[in-house]
Amino acid sequence: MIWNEKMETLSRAEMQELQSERLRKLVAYVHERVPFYQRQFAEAGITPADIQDIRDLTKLPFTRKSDLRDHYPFGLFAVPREEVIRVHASSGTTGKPTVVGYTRDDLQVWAEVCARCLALSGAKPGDWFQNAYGYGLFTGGLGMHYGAEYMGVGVIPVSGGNTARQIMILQDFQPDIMACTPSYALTLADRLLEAGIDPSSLRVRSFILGAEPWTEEMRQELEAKLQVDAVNIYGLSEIIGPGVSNECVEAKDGAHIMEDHFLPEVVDPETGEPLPEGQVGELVFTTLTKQALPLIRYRTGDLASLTYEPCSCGRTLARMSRVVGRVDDMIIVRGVNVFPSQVEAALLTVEHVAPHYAIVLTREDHLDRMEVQAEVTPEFFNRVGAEVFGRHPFEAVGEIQQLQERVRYTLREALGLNVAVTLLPPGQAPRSEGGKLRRVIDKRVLK
Ligand code: DLL
Repeated sequence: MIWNEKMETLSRAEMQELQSERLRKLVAYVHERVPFYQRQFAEAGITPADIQDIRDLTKLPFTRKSDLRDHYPFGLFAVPREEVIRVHASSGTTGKPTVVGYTRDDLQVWAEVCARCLALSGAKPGDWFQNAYGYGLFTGGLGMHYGAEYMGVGVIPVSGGNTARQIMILQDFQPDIMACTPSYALTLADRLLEAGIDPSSLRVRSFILGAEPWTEEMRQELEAKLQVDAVNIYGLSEIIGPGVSNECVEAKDGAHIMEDHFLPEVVDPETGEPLPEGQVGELVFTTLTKQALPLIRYRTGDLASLTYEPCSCGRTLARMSRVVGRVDDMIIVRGVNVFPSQVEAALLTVEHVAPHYAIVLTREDHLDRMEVQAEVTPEFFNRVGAEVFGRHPFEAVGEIQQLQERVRYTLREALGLNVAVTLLPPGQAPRSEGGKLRRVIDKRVLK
């Protein structure tokens, strides 16, 4: 079902008209209420009158994560404290978190866009939803929770982690839809299969996966293991949380952006120049309707492309590709740009390699060294002999060396780079314990 038939099927001209009208209001709103934007506009030499429609968007300055950090915690809020009825925060890798706030109307918009995401993922009123995104300051849990309730879906607010309990609930409560990070879905799938539970004994039919990057190859792996549809949901706290975009279960061909609320652009990460449809660059969003924390041309740091082709599901909303990497987590190894998603996609094409891996970067004699540590599948491990990894019986060593060589070759072809490969026994690579998983371990010291 399409949750908001009207908004999700507007013609391009109607959408642009709506966006232009909302953009005009937004620019006047932030100019009146947020000193930071008053200064930014003055520096750019523009006034709200210069912004008449979305074609004027590029006249506006960008907003960056550092601007939020510089005004920590509430300096970019556009409403008085009393009107903020919820805050969330995303934990940065270093230092203080990014704090975001919501008015009552913002929470209504958030519930609306999350309801659309659930519908995109195949949910309908009357279904039950096991929500394994973390509840708390992270936006995943509560964002999806209110979207589901708004839709009339029964929520099981289990939050992240505690795999045994997740499985018990999947079996005993029989939800129709589940949401978690893709890395955690893999943890769950492996545990289910280890426990000998037949996924077809479960009612769950769709997994809504996001909050971290994942690949098409991972989708295939998860859909086969769990016998479900696995769909991609994207969002970020600064823009609203989950609910910025979501793939449709029908086509699974790019995530539909709720562009009546979040106006997307893709720009060259170096120059900031807008890039044409289909080209990968940095995603930028302007919040068209947010009250507490409106953001103009917010640089997400996520790399993806856009398409405006209507989808076979009937929606006309613009779609974004998967996030292929982040501006700041692109790994540069000996001058070659590598994204972890390329490593994942390549690894998953090799038979006997499990979708659990880590990338370790070190520097030796001023040279970068990249090591990919990949687990072998339990079947391979059991067949080749559990003690092989320690004791090296002759024949099995041959097979392991062959596999290692195959992985090395596949990665070289995919990345254009020689990397060291270490095969690990099952269970040795990092696992998601319920939330986002960090797979890149960068031990290089600068200089
Ligand atoms: O992760 C919001 C969210 C919750 C999205 C639940 C989806 C589901 P943050 O913690 O602020 O918010 O992290 C946002 O996570 O800029 C991306 O780099 C990454 N990210 C989120 N979804 C995806 C995805 C939530 N589907 C940051 N694919 C974003 C790739 C994603 N990366």
